[in-house]
Amino acid sequence: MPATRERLQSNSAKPAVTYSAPPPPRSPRRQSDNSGYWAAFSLLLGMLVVVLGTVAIWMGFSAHDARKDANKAASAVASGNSMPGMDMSGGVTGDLPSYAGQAPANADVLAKKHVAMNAVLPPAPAGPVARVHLVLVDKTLQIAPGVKYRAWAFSGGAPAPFIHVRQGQKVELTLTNKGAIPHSVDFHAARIAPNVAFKDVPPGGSIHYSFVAGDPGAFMFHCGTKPVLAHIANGMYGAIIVEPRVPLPHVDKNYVLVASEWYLSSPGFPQPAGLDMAKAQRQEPDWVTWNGYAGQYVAHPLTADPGQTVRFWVVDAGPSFDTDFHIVGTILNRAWLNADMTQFQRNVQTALVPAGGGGVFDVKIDQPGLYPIVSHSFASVDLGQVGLLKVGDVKGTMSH
Ligand SMILES: [Cu+2]
Repeated sequence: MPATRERLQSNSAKPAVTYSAPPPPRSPRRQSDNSGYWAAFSLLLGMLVVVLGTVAIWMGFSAHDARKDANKAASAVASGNSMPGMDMSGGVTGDLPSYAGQAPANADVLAKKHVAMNAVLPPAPAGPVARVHLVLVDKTLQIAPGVKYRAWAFSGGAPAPFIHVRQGQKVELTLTNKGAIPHSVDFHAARIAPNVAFKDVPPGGSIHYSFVAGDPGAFMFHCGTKPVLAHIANGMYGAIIVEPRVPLPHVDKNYVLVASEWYLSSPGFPQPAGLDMAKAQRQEPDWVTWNGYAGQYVAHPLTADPGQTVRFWVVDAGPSFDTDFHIVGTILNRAWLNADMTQFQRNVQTALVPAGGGGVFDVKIDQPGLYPIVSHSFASVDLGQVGLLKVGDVKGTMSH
């Protein structure tokens, strides 16, 4: 520092400036020997360029390796399994074609004509036993206005018709496979050895197992046959609602919403689309839906009267996206996060429902209006995961 001090002292003509705004600590050498400073600076700059260059090259190779790994996995899936009706186009590099938002010219008319899936929670059976018979089929579904998809689904569609049981009931489950390849069913509400209960059922075969629905909540069930990504993406999922033994606070309406994504091998019109496995692996869906059909509750809103409390039982079937559950224009009065029915949070703006998980949400809306039900991860809204709760006798519609 002696050189600096000397300089400051010698610069006595402007002491006020010198002392009122002291410079940051500097090396004496910088002050006394500018050429040395520039040499050091140049050296450092040179080193930085070399380091950044190395990192850039390494990142390039890493990205390349990651792509190669993903493509290898896709190829392995494609070669190891026979998947009728699927585009198992693993190994595709570069951009994959997106059919997001593509629909026939008369999509608005078709959206109005579509019969929306009834989102009302069905009653639970009485007595100690709930008998459930699930049938698996290959069938073509509508997943957006005019957009057809060759699904593997539980009979009744994707999602499967909602199952509602009471905590403590014994679920006697029979699964019949009428599809072309092996399938199975994995109940998240069950505590059971999966290697026994969730095993593959060959075409034409059946399996029976039972479990006590001991844990209340909103649970997913799905086909668990490998590759599970393909079986869920193709439509093999549903929701089972297990009502708590201790009654929940009274509500006026109960709705069930299942979130899922669709990955299309073609636009889906005029010919139905199949699964694009590479898009599923990259999580690049063409459509994201509530109860299997894009925007169906925009054209056909769910309803409530002003002042009523509405309960949403929400399950996210994925296969890969989470849902950030949010109702525009209001706040969730009660939120049983992760469908942990032992406790709820109050006054939550947005609640996470993870892929493969559930949540239960109560909302009381006093003011008449149209309240969009969305995943606040808004890319999903753009792809169709939006519906409306129509409170009161309100005209018109809105998209959000
Ligand atoms: Cu399956």
